[in-house]
Amino acid sequence: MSHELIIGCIGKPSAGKSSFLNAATDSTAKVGNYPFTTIEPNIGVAYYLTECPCKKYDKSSLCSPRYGSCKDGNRNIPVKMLDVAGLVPGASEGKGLGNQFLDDLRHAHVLLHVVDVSGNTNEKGEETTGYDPINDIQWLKEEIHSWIFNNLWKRWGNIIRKQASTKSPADLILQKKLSGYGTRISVVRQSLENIDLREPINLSVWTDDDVHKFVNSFLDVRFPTVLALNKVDQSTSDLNISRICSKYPDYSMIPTSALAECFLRKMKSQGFIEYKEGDDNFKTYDDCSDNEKINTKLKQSDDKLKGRLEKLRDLVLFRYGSTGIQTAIKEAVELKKFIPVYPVKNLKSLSCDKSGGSILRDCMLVPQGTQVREFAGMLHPDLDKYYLYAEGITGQRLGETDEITLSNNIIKFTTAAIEQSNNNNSNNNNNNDD
Ligand SMILES: Nc1nc2c(ncn2[C@@H]2O[C@H](COP(=O)(O)OP(=O)(O)OP(=O)(O)O)[C@@H](O)[C@H]2O)c(=O)[nH]1
Ligand SMILES: [Mg+2]
Repeated sequence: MSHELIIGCIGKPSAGKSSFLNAATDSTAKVGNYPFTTIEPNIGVAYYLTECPCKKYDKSSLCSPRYGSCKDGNRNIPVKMLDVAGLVPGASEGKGLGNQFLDDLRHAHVLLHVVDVSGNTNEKGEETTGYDPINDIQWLKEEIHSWIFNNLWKRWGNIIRKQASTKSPADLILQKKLSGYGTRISVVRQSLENIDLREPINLSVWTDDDVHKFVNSFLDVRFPTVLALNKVDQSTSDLNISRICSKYPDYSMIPTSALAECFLRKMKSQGFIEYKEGDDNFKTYDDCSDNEKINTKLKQSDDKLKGRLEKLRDLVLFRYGSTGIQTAIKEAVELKKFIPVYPVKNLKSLSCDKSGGSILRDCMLVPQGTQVREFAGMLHPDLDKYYLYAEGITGQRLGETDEITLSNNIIKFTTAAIEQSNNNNSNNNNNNDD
């Protein structure tokens, strides 16, 4: 499985998945008000905004990310985003475009279900009025469930025989069968634990009900899902959002308007507004003071554009605090509990190269539970091969099996090769001293 975090956008046709991708990334995926505009998956790079340690260690002016950006300690860490074809009820059995594209999601770490909460499209993505988006939340979950359940159930006989002949623990057997979804053993163990199952587990006595229970639990652990309640710019959305919130108080959900974000980005690039992604407002020429107007590069908008911008400000930004796109990405990364880790070569300067430059250049998002040595291997196979020890920010040694947390996420590795070259240098220096 790839080490970069992948967010998979799912939802019915015309919910706004491709618009969301375009709003969150620099991608220009095709958008259309007809179902199945997207057939092949689109990929883009979105950014997870978090506080960079450069702020705490007073290095903001020197911070130089290799990927993404950092401004005044606000770091944008790249995450991959995948937009697939729309799902319709029955997709796991081949309806709509079938379940081929469900397979595109196998490597996603977290799912973003884009829900059209305006009620203006039915379950197939066709125009209508008064449709209840709660339906979509329910059937889509069931489709993803069926996709995994069917894959497991059709091989259940085989699974039982395997356990009987190898006497392997159930978690190992299940992990192998679910490995196509990039499943680690810890995920299977967690899924079993969450439904109070502990080894030894005899899979031969499981009924289809037991397998359903396990799949439910597995889905929660393997594919945590954020709901992007999209199209909040529509007047019919408000009421539906309240209903969804009261029906699913424990779900993770963010109101969004992909259309508004795309529009604001476009207006910004055309010079009509000043706007920063995630902000709760923008500035037009008319918002400038008389003094600012003399120097501003902002273009003046005509009445039609003024009206559109005002409406968007009222319906989306003032009401919801932002277009929700950046918040939804942040929510997705944090729901999956990924942790940013900064490998450095020098713990004082936080430099990432031998010359003392490239301050906090590298950053990687790793899953919760990642251990120190395991992280070394993710960075480079040689780091693992020649591994000697690792140190945290205060120079304290970190154990190989210590889990990386937000308080030990700046790490320096020393390998046999580095130790050797340090020794050579100090020998040379000693010789010179003689
Ligand atoms: N009002 C409003 N319309 C939106 C929003 N997001 C997307 N749309 C519109 O919804 C329609 C479908 O958008 P797409 O992004 O193509 O939807 P999709 O989910 O990718 O659809 P498929 O590729 O067919 O599965 C387009 O007309 C978009 O302009 C939004 O936030 N508000
Ligand atoms: Mg699309």
